[in-house]
Amino acid sequence: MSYEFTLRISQRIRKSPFFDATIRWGASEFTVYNHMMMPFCYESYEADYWKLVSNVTLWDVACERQIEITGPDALQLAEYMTPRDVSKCKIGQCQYALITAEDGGIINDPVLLRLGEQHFWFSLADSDALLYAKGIAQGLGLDVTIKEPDVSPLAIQGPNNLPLMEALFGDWIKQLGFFRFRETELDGIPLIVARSGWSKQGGFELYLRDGMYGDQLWEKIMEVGKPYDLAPASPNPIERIEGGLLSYGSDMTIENNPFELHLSKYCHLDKKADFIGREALLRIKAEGAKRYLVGLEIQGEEFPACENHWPVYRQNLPCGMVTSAIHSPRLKKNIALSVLSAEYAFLGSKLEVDTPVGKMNAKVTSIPFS
Ligand code: THG
Repeated sequence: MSYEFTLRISQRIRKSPFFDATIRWGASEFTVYNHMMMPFCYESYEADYWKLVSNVTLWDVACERQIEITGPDALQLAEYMTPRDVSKCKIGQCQYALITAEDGGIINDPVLLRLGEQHFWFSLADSDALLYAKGIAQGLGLDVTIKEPDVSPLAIQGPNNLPLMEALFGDWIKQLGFFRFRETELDGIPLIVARSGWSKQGGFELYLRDGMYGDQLWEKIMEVGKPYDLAPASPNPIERIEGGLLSYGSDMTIENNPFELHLSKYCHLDKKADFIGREALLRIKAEGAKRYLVGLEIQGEEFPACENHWPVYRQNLPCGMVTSAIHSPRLKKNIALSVLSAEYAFLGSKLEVDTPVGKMNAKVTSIPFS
């Protein structure tokens, strides 16, 4: 749907340090994420998609806000917040580290960066996990400092990311492994560069460490990117649904546990350190999840992007919901992510989906979509 209205920006809905640049470069649609504006479209979802999957794109993802934890008990707190084994995370390494509640529900699904023995950033998805971290630290009486640093990530994503990254940073960039990072600078602008990003196309994230340089950094990258046809874009709903990347708030909420979403490979329930949710997760593992995330192919005409969860039926009996859906121009079909009762969450399972353009037949397929 498209509407005509004004969204009033204030201190509560924060602009990113790249905001002016993204407007100059044609951002046409924004979403609100972590109480910040995030560009979500430039030309169209489809045009932006082709730029991302066929070349290389620059994204303002400053709304991936950081929680910085430092102090003698920083490791203990990081461990306590996630079932991921943080003791295995080396300095200069990232981990996809779910934050779980006492009942196993997912509070956030951040990327964790280890900057020092007792120095961590949780690079957040869309929920107020800084408050949660502060509450835990107070409750346990931990000796830590928890704050939001002046850090704003950009992402460079797309199959042709490397030549551009080499032009920006030099030869060493090729050696940087997946989910590894390095502290560096560009024209004196302080950065952390990580090989990571919210697409399956490959690429890097540049964490700007001083918001003053937002405009200068964006323009520098676009200028160096000119010969490589670098295009401004954003996290793309078509690409990420095709690839099965889950979006917190849509496909994943505090109501979901990691087993339902096939994320248990990121949970080390037998890790040494204490963490919130261990007992619940062990119980869910033993009992099996009651529902599972699946991919759906939905027959029929192209439908509008999914704004709300759509009910799913099996022979008129409710059995789950579509959490994200979109038309894939590459696969030429409607694809969706859906959470279904375990008994119907098998490959080939036939269902009906209540979409805004009517009831449509669907069947369960594997993720990533192909
Ligand atoms: N980058 C940064 N912060 C973020 C995101 C990001 N915060 C919010 C959101 N994205 C967190 N969600 C994810 C989900 C998946 C991945 C990264 C962030 C991801 N997963 C790898 C994959 O699916 O191939 C595997 C990760 C692993 O092996 O540990 O990259 O994008 N800064």
